[in-house]
Amino acid sequence: MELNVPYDLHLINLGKNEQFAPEFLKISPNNKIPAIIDQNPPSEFGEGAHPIFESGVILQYFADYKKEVDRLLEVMNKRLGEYKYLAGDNYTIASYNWVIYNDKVKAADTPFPNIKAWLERISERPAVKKAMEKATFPK
Ligand SMILES: N[C@@H](CCC(=O)N[C@@H](CS)C(=O)NCC(=O)O)C(=O)O
Repeated sequence: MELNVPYDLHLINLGKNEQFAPEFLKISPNNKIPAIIDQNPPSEFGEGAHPIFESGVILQYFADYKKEVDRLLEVMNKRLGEYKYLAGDNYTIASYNWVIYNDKVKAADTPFPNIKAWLERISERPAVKKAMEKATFPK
């Protein structure tokens, strides 16, 4: 998907009336496709997975998601223009779990130069280099 979020695809065979299956009706009570389940929704939707049906609503949900991601990236980019790493000039766990995104973000034509420079800074660290040489990642 263009938003680069992971997803599983489940086909609903209308010819076999799978849209009326009780399990599917829990997701789409109107017995129509498309429908989605956000496994990790924003906290305003409460705990656990969040099902959404109606194509217009699904599209708006994704648009809101993209707006929020862009806003957060703006915040990160500004911060990383002021400091070398997320939590300041020292490398801390705040920056650790971004390592896995390095290649994707570096390869992308990101409009956030400070984020790109920060990821490059992280991947040049000897311990990160060593770990990345050993690692294999799913494509
Ligand atoms: N208003 C719905 C319409 C969706 C719709 O009509 N889906 C059809 C397939 S294109 C469907 O699931 N039909 C099954 C049924 O009505 O039993 C939307 O925009 O999501």
